[in-house]
Amino acid sequence: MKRIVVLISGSGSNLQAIIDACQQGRIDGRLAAVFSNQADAYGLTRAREAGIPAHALDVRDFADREAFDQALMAEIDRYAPDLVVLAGYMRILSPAFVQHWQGRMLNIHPSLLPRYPGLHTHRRAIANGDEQHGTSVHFVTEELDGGPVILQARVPIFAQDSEAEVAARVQHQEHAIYPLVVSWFMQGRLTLRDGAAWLDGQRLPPQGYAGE
Ligand code: NHR
Ligand code: GAR
Repeated sequence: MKRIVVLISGSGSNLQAIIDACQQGRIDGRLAAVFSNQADAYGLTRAREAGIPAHALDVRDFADREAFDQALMAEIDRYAPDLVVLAGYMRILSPAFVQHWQGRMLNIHPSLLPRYPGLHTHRRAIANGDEQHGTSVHFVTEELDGGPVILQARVPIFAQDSEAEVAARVQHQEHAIYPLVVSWFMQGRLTLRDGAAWLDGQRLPPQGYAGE
């Protein structure tokens, strides 16, 4: 069975969705390990409760970003994963790390990319008066949140919405689409080639925001 390693920084609700999908046979693969850059991330508890090895690396133990990423890369390599999944991982990854896993690393980003790369996406979408928002699963490349998009889910933003309400609506969609995309990868249906994402041998078109 193919192996998956998940990187988290926080609650790990997307990790939980992937754990559930593996247990229910919706993903043909096995979670080999979970890593966090935060020792108190609740996602580590979720992993341990599911019997998955769970590790935290503390950035303060390393001289710089490169040293941290080198150590993380070596730890992950011990599990020889077929796929690395970023699920709310909040640290930018150095070029060497990204190159090592190019074509074998996915991220879920809480916006309709290419809108709102980076942080505080819900707040920015509300502040701009957007009526549509959402989430994107993409291959990770060196360009932050700039790798080819595989699948997006759209949600409305209503007039009186708080940031928390929008975040909850987006996360509900994330828990549906992230396990689905991971299952495609496990089935060998999804590849990164010529700077694009391909599904079943077809190049996926660029996706994005569909206006107000
Ligand atoms: N690394 C690369 N090279 N490329 C991507 O596309 C990446 C990545 C690392 C993480 C997730 C991303 C997101 O979905 C991700 C994509 C963290 C930051 C950030 O600014 C930005 C984007 C993402 C994750 N992090 C700060 C940093 O200095 C720290 C912020 C904090 O700790 O709160 O690393 O949004
Ligand atoms: C998710 O909504 C994910 O899209 C976002 O953080 C949340 C993590 O939730 N990711 C980023 O903002 C990456 N910078 P979770 O820990 O409950 O899965």
